[in-house]
Amino acid sequence: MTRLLTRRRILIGAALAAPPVILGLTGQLPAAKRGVKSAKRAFLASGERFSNAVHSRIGRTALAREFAPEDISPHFRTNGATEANSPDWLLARENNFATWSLKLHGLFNAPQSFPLARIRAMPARSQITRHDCVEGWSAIGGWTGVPLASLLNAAGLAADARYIVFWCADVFRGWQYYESIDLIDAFHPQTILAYAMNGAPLPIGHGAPLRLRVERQLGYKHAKFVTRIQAVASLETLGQGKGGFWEDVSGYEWFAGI
Ligand SMILES: Nc1nc2c(c(=O)[nH]1)N[C@H]1C(S)=C(S)[C@@H](COP(=O)(O)O)O[C@H]1N2
Ligand SMILES: [Mo]
Repeated sequence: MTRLLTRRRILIGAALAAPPVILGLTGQLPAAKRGVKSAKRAFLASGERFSNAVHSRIGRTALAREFAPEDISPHFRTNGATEANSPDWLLARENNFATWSLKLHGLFNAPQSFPLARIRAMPARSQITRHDCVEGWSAIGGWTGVPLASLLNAAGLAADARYIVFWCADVFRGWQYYESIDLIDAFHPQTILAYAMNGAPLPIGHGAPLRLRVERQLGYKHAKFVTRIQAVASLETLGQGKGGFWEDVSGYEWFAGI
């Protein structure tokens, strides 16, 4: 194993040191380089295979495990804020969120608001997944919602956007709840804004009318009561600068990958 790792380290070092023009995102050698000796070509190819292997080891894009309907927990507890308290949210709740809309702002080419009805009419994804809270409990639930990628694409994410921030309608323990993720999680196929849980409209306690499901991350990243989504280049100027409520208040890790 040590030998293998060492060889891999050497390869990764060589791959990182190679000029980007050779490694190119498409894996295509530029015309001027096509004449390189076959040995060099073989070396580059092995580097590419290796870097793919690294990616699948890191596995950021791999799917979280999905479960069968019979696995759904009979009781999925609520945690943190079990209702929101912003004036807009309180008002919208009175008419069952019929007037609710989700605002996309910040680094988008076409910032816009998405009425809930429009979100519900977009192609949906359903998934049965396990939620893991750092406080030491887990539960399996079924979620239906719009892939976050669909919303980001509809509003045209600007080239300099690096993080997606979710602003929530609850002030919890005196602080505005918010969370943020990077673009790998944002475009992950299981990252959805859910409006239904276990086949019924999303209950208030679980974040109605819209909550994030970001299945490769721990529970606190799954922002409930999402009211606006901001695309940013940096997290430093938001909240206390750590990218999320628990990160700011309790020093939780910003990257809570599972
Ligand atoms: N807006 C908001 N989102 C939140 C929280 C919160 O307090 N407010 N708590 C987080 C935590 S710690 C967990 S474990 C999950 C709980 O989701 P649930 O209430 O659906 O179980 O929501 C997360 N998202
Ligand atoms: Mo949690």
